[in-house]
Amino acid sequence: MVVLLSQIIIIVYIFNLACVLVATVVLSNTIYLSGYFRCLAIMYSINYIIYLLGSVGQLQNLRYLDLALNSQMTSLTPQLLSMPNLTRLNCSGCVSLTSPPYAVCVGGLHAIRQYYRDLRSGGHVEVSEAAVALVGRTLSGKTSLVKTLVGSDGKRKLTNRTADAVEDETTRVFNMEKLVVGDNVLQFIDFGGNEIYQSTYQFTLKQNCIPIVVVNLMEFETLYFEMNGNEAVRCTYFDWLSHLYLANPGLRAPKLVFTHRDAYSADGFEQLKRLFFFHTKSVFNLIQLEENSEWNYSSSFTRISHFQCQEMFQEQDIYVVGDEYEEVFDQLRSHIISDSKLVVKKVPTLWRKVAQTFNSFHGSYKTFPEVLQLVFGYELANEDQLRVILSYMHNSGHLIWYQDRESLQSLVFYDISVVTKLLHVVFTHEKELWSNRRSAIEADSLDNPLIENETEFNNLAQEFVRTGEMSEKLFQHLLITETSFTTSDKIKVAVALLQSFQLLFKMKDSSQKLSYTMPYFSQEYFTDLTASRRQPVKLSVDMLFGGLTPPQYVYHQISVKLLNDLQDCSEKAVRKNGVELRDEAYTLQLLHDYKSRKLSISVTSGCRRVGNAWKMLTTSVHSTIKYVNSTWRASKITCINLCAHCPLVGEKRPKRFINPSWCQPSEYGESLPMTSDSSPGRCGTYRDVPACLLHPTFQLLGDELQKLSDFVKTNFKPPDNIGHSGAATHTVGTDDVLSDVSDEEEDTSSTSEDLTKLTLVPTTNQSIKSLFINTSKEILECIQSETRDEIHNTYGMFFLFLFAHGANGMIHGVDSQPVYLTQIYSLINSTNFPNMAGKPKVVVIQACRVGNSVSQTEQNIQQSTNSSSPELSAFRTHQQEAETSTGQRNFDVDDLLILHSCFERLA
Ligand SMILES: Nc1nc2c(ncn2[C@@H]2O[C@H](COP(=O)(O)OP(=O)(O)O)[C@@H](O)[C@H]2O)c(=O)[nH]1
Ligand SMILES: [Mg+2]
Repeated sequence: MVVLLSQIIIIVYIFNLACVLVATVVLSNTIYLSGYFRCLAIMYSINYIIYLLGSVGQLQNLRYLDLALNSQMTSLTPQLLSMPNLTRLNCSGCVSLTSPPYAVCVGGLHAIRQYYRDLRSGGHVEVSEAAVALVGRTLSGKTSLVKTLVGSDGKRKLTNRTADAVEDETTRVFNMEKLVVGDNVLQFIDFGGNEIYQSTYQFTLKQNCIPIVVVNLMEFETLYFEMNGNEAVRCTYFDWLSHLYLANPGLRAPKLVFTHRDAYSADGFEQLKRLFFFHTKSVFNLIQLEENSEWNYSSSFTRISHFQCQEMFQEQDIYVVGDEYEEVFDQLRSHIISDSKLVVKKVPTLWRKVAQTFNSFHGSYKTFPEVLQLVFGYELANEDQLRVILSYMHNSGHLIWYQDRESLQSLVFYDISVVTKLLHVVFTHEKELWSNRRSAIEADSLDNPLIENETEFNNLAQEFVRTGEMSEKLFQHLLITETSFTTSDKIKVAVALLQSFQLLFKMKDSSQKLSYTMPYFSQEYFTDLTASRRQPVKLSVDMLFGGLTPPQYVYHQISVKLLNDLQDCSEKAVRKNGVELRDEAYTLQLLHDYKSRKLSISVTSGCRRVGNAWKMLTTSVHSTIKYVNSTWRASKITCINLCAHCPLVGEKRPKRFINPSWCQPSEYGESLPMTSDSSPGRCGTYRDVPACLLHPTFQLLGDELQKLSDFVKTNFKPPDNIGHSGAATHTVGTDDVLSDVSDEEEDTSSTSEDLTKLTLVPTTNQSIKSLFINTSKEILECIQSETRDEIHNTYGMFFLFLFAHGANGMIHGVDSQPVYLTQIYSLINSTNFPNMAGKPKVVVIQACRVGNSVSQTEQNIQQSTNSSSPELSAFRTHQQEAETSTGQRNFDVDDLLILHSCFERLA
């Protein structure tokens, strides 16, 4: 095995025992491994392995080889065929693999071995089938750009999207356009900009692609005045890029195309461009900060490579086009072509032949035996070989074949448009379309075998548009009249397909009628979330998303997933902002809020069922994290578990456990740490709290249950039906709601009892930590490690003194690197410093505030309302919580006093 570059840590497990050897190897060493190892994990954290040499094949006893997340590795070795004991090979996240292509490796060792066997017996071809993904707002000029690029006549093509256009050229779902370059095919995926189609992008996100963002500066200008600059660039393209980069964190830098150059004077255009890049930089820096935040599970969630760069866009990746054909189109085309050649995949000749056979098929899907029959002439060794090839084609986005889904495994969809058409039928809210459908009923009743008259159709359609629930009758009617899914069997296929994308949930209403729910379309929101008197215990976890914002429909997919996971429950309600599942013994709520990038799951139950409630909560949290982690690998989730005891006793500010170990996704998939937690939570404010309120406890022993019941009997104040509304509410004590005195007044009216609680303990010299001799990174780490010290539970106040060189809004470490004050403040807000939540904190800063002052960017970050680091976003969430729900005051900032020296005039 050849290892390039500095340190690599190899952890070797012998006989599956714990790690016994940690070797540090320096610079360009070749490591020879003798043959005793059974299990070898090459850690991803330092991913410099470029290729595996044959010597690994000499490890005859090796059973498990873990190469996960070595994202620079480009090839494996055919020697894998000659390792008799190897049964597992993990290549997940090794996205640069081209030999075998990553899409093969996803299929595991079995597929990889098949690949090498087929290479050996029939040779290979080299292909570079790149996809170009065009994203951007609707009407930005994507379709016109693609048509111009694939056209060979050197003419500018423009769609006609004016109101009086004869043909409606709006892109529905997405279009695929092909450009043949020699033996290779460049595929342009032109996404429909309308938000409603976003949930369909997941088909195409399987492979690495060349991302192109299309921006119409006129739109940016409008948004700039409607909202603010940062929000405008987010809407214009950052939020679109999430689709691509969260799913494929290894993607290269995006290209940027400005359209509508002709609509501006040269000066006007330049001015707008400058504004655009100014805000781009501001948001980019912010996301970088969030991306690199240590608060996230660095080991489980991947970082986005591009966000480690200096700039969002490289100079050479920016193109400007207008309404006429110019040289710039030729340049763009040739750059795309040369980029596509960067990834050349080695594919067995036989596989290529099978893939090409699909081009001659008619229709849109075939059964597996039919496909087998059609490729019969290629002398495949067995069915299994075809399975490997099909799953490679599925993983690389050439067809859709769900081999693990029972209802779909017998079908191979090779024309993806059949699926996008299906989506368009169901996923539409366009008034005109519905009225056309209605008039079709009137005109020809023979075409409408299920729905008999216009009134019936109208009622069903209105119900869907309002509630997101589509009755089975309407669903079948649409399929029969508008798609090629016409027989009852095919309807099952259509439903299974939509279910597999977590777009739709099948359920029976109270009268046992079947309907399909698409939470996306529900117009209603949960408003009243008052906890029940019979279910006093409320367990909850908040999840905050940092980094690039996950697309809105991801939240809906999580809702559908939860519904599917918890099928048994008797009552279900679906709304636009979440779902509620109710049973005799418990109520589970999932609520999400796209704007504040937050998702909350809570379960309420009676004392007896606490074990079950924990099971539901842990299962739901794990399944959510697992789903996000596998599909949106670069999403950053911070989990906050709220103390279930605090609200019971009317405590206004529940203790928060940040990323408790039981919330963390397991790195190795299945087994999740639940009971074996070594550090159970501790409610900082109260003693003698039953453990089952603080930490997952699945079974209560007799006396534990008794203790909990007694505790609840003496302490529980049932909430009145007042006040709790909105998406992100947590039960707080009734006092909060009913009190005539505002929190502010309550806080200042200290009683003599409060005063006697204050004790002063002198600080010794040794216990003062000095930060100023540290580098900027160390300063932050030092403050962070201090905030994690449980000792602060026992203190009532926190002082932080900062004496350093600095500039406006920042101080400097010894390495002259800036530490932004906002970074420091966010480290000590209530979310990140829960032990001091709600207690006074004083920051004294003595530093210069002159010179190369904090950039405009930084100020924008501070001013921006809708973009922030995870810490800031946590802070903002609480602020919104406070505003929208109970009138509870936000203690994240209110408990912070900042004293700043002012040397501005001296300099
Ligand atoms: N003047 C001008 N119009 C453009 C340009 N690019 C696109 N358009 C027009 O903008 C509208 C939207 O274009 P289209 O390509 O359909 O946008 P899409 O929604 O992003 O696919 C159409 O009316 C186009 O003719 C351009 O560079 N200059
Ligand atoms: Mg379009």
